[in-house]
Amino acid sequence: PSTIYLSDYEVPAYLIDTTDLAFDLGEESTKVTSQLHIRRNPASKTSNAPLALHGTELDLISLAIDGRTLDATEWTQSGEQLIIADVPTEFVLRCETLIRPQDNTSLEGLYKSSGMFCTQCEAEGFRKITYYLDRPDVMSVFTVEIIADAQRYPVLLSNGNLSATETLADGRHKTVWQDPFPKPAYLFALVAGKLACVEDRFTTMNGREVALKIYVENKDADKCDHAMASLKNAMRWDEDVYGREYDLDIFNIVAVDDFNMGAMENKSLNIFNTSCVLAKPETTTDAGFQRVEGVVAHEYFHNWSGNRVTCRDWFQLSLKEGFTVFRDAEFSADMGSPTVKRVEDVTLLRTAQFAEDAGPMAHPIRPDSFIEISNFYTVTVYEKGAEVVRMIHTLLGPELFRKGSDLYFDRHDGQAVTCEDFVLAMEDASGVDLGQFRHWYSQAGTPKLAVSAQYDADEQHYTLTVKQSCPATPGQTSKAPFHIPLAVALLGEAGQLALQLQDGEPNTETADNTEMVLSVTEPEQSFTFTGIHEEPVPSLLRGFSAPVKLDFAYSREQLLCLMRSDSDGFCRWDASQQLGLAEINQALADLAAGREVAPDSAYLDACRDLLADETLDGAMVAMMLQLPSEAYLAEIFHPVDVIALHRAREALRLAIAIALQAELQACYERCSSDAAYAADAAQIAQRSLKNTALAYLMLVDDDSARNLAISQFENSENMTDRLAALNSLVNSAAPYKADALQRFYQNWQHEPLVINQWFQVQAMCRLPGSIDRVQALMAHPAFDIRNPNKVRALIGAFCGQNSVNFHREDGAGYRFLADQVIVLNRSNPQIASRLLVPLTKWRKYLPAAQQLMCAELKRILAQPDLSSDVYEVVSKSLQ
Ligand code: B3K
Ligand code: ZN
Repeated sequence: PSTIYLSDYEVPAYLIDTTDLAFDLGEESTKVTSQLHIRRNPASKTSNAPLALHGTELDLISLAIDGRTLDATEWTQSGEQLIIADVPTEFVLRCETLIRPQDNTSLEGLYKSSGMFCTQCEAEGFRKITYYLDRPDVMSVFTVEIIADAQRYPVLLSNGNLSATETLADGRHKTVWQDPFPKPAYLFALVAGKLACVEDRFTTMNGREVALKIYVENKDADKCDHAMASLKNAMRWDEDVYGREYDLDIFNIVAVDDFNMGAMENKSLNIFNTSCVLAKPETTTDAGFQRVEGVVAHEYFHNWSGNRVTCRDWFQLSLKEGFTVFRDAEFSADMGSPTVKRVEDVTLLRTAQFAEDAGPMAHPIRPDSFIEISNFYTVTVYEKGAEVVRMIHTLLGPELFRKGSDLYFDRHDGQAVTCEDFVLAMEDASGVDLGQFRHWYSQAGTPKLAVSAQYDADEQHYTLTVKQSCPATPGQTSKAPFHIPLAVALLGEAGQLALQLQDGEPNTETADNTEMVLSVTEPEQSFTFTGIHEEPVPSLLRGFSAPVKLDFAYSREQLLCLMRSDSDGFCRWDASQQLGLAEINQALADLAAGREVAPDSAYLDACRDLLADETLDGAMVAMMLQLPSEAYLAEIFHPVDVIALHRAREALRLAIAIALQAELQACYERCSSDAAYAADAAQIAQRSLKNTALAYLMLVDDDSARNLAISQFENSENMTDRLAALNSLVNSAAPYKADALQRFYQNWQHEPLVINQWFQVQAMCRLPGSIDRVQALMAHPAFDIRNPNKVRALIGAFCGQNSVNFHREDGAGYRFLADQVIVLNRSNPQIASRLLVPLTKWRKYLPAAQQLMCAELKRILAQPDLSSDVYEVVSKSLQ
């Protein structure tokens, strides 16, 4: 496999103005006929370039130029390319190919899922359908004719507007779709199947009537209300916040069972993993409801940030993904609890993304090179990319940011552009210099901010000294300093202090002048605040204003103060996490010395107060009561002793549960309610606090706790509570757990998404022996290794979220993962390479674990026929 470099980018030698496709969908094979109106690209420097089309795994039947069939001497095939040396400057190419969607297990290109035909073309799947210029800067107007059996496939869909339908002989029928907006091939979609349709309407800000349709299997038609409501909210929000209106008369969503990721933003025909569309209280958890809302909005927002303005090349992926994730995060914050959403996003960033940035696959949000682009749909490109857009928003402020996005959309509508074009539009519209800020696009690694403070009581000065550094990452040994927005406030006895920087402009950032965004640009820099009458507690990186690791030597008292009274929700929560970390360190020392684990009394008091305070947001309390996750600890400790950390954390959790048992019980009762289920912020908060209390109580594992869990399991009518109860039972010694698992399966075996949760609960069980259970479940009739959701629920959850069992000292977990990767490498390379990630982090762990993990990576690398996906990840992680 070869490496592709951003620096080698060249404009396409040919353009395709129109693309006419005809699909004849059959059970044995599918015939694809294309007619492409091609012309030389006037902007291309290379004259007389041959026409080189992409295509893989295609059976070529015929090729014709302007009606003349080519003979086999007129074209050659090399790798993924079909080369026609001699073509006119403008012509129509007609091409017939045969493909076999029913055998396509990679779920890329045209494939079958539960009897229906569907497509996934991003990034480079269209070349599995027909020969084409499969690159995002080739944009074309598509007309698509679909012919299929009318009984088996009554619904035939593609992008744009339906322009004709026809009943044909032999029980077949035909539809024709026309999409007026030029688009790259990656946004093409086709669906054919027997599907129910749930319909609604939306009137846009300019009075355009849009038909909204969600297509699902018949049995799922009762699970579409939440997705539909989310879609309408997203459409309105994009009008209100970004001034962006929908641009066609129809918007379709189709749900499919077998899908490599969450969903896909194909123009007017979004295709979704069922897990990101279907929701109802009996089958779906609160987290599931929120995911549906977020993903529906995300794909809808792509209509502007991705489709109307798309990427020039795949190195620019974060142009559409980072921006769209930022947009969907702001939307979800507006629909629910902003602080909770922020803490959830920061948690993902600080675990998965920081780990990626510190590992062998580290890359900037705009990578310089790749072997397989599918490997770069990463938390870095998506989530760190969104943080970079958020920092621009912070530096410009909401009004100038909106001016920038308006300019970006107006300037580049209908174009395929770069991250640089986005930054330039932001700069041009705002007048803010983002010169140094651009390093965020080109440099990988998580910057570290070491902050220290000095209070001068005589001068009434308070000085923050900030040092920034960034560790080396593969291919980047030294880094230029970043432009980092550092949001700060200073907490005094009676509240936040007014901020005035020495030699600075008067602070006008907040109405009461008590919060400020410092622009950190130097390797070392000091900021002196004047008129500070008391030594304050600094509240730093408020709202997590930059994706950095911040280090400040807080005392326990200062952290307790921040945890109790900071007005910034993120900082309050983060203080609780830093205190929790100190407790874990103490517990490690206690266990190592053979002492009993005893949490600090001030920490326990703070937790007790949290539990008793009914004025606080329950979801925040729940998050603050949770100790830093094992995934987060793995980012803090070097090396990571998984088992020691797990034991210390569990012992501490048990000690907390024992100390606070009465308060936890009271909190549990207070949060129990018989109100009808709603997926709103208030109820979600209440359930999350209640179930956090239950999880703690179940650590004590006495009869009273068991009875609570059993009764919650048996009596709750929503999946959030039922699953939380099941989860705490499965992790306890309660004899009832076998019954509970069996009953859960009996009741829900007809609901694949619920059975995925059942697999996941067992895969994540912390108790010894989980690996045997997981292996046994692989043979369960409900498990199917071809279905990515099942693979993620069982194998992915075990290897990625059950550290103590995955890192078993005999290496059985590593061996198991490698075995699965080797199998999946053949059927579905994208899923194989995703699954592999936990092994790539081998350098973090103790020497014995390192050796075992490395041996498994080498075993994978030695396999014949490694996909480019798996090859890239394995070879880079062994370098
Ligand atoms: N754009 C798609 C991701 C496609 C991934 C292809 N391997 C979903 C999204 O980000 O909206
Ligand atoms: Zn996206």
